[in-house]
Amino acid sequence: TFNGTWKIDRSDNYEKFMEQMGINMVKRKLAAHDNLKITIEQTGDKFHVKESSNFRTLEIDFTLGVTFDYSLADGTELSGSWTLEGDMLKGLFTRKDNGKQLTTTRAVQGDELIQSYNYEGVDAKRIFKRG
Ligand code: MYR
Repeated sequence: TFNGTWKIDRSDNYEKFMEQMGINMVKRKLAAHDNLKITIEQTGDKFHVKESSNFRTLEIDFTLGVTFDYSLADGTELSGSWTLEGDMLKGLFTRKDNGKQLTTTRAVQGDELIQSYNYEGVDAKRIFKRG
């Protein structure tokens, strides 16, 4: 189950990923230590996600398979949806500014939540622990 509060523990290649996303160096340095925390509440095919970081706090509601809008902390707007495949959440999002795709997954492995990201050939991971 995805339910619970997850605190960022470590990241893998996130700096390169952000660079590929076109985020400038100052923002990348800040984002590398964003203290991201997410709280996930799943009820059937509906999810309520609370996100908090050094940048902002926000709450997101989505339903599996239903397109919604989401803005990154730097203002980049995405539109897309999550689906569940087995025990893995798969997200397919499109940047509104350039039409390019960002894919992401979430999976619980042991006591960790692993979120992967891909944008234009660059992969990254962020790994969270229950907090
Ligand atoms: C959620 O389920 O938390 C809301 C929807 C998330 C959409 C995809 C998130 C991609 C975040 C990429 C971070 C990029 C920083 C350059």
